[in-house]
Amino acid sequence: MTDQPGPAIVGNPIPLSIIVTNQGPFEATKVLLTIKGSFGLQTNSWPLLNAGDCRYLVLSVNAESPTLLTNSAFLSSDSPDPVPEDNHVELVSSVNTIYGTNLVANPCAEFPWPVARPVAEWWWISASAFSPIPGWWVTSNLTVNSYGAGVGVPAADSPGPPYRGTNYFVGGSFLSTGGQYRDLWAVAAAVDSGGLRFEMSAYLGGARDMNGGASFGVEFFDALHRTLKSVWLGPVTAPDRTNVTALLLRSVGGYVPRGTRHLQFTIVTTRDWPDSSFADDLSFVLLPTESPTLEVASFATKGLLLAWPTNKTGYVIQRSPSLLPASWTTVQSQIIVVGDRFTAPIQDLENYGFYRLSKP
Ligand SMILES: [Ca+2]
Repeated sequence: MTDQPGPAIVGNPIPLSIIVTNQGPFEATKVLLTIKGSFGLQTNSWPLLNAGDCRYLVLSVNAESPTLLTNSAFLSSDSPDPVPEDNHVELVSSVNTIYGTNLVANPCAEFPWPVARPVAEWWWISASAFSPIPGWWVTSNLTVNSYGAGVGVPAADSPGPPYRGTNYFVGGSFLSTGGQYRDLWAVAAAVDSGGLRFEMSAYLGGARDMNGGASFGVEFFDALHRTLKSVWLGPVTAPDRTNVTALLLRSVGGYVPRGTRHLQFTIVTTRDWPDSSFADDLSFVLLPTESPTLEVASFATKGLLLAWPTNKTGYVIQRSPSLLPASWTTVQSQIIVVGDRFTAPIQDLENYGFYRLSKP
């Protein structure tokens, strides 16, 4: 057994994937796997593993704060074992804060590991671990391939990510997809304050003059799984690439809609036979912003009602008649707390202008 920890995110199920392989030369009978740690005590047994057999096991745990999770896994068998040293492994996983962390699992297509796909004998929760691409639910043959694997695919020195690793995502069918969910309940208050930003980016591309295109998107869902917003990068077309086999950087940022509780990341590739489209180096990062978003509504017949969250204190309202050039002056207005909002009615509009919050 060996330890290959991946990133884990606060408030999201953390799968612990364990592959048990009998590396021979003998069959192993009455194999017992014991795991101690953050999962409590778990035992699993198999009556017989022939030489070369492997079994795959996934446990799932949740952590509500950044921490280190430690688990010890022990293997034993009734059969003689010429190499007993690899029958014990310490599994240490770092659970990261949700802010500033790339929330896309396996974002660079660098897994699966260089092992044969394990036999799924049984599982508990995280069936996605049996995806051909760890971390992703896939449809229609989305898979990974290596840079420089042949004609019609990116070479090691094709335009693309500066730190590209070995693999990229590639679709095997006319339309292939990969998806992931993330849970944002751990930061619901920050989401609902309206001040949570996101930055997302991806390298997307295709082959030669073929029109297959890859896209990377995020959907923001509320607690009832209703879509609040969708943001997509790509596709990068053949003219975008000047008919060169390449992956080009695309990026966008914005605000997380209030009420968001779940995210879904999606890769979509299309294939223009015989070549396909490619994606690599996907990123989605949440960033809390210091500055509140100023909300504007109409008030009375020709007034404005400005509002911002009450957890953002110490701001004054400023106004400028123009942005080019800007000339900000502080507006003297009554500020009233309504619910969880500071509100300021602006009734005496001399003329239209721009408003902002500023901290003196
Ligand atoms: Ca890669």
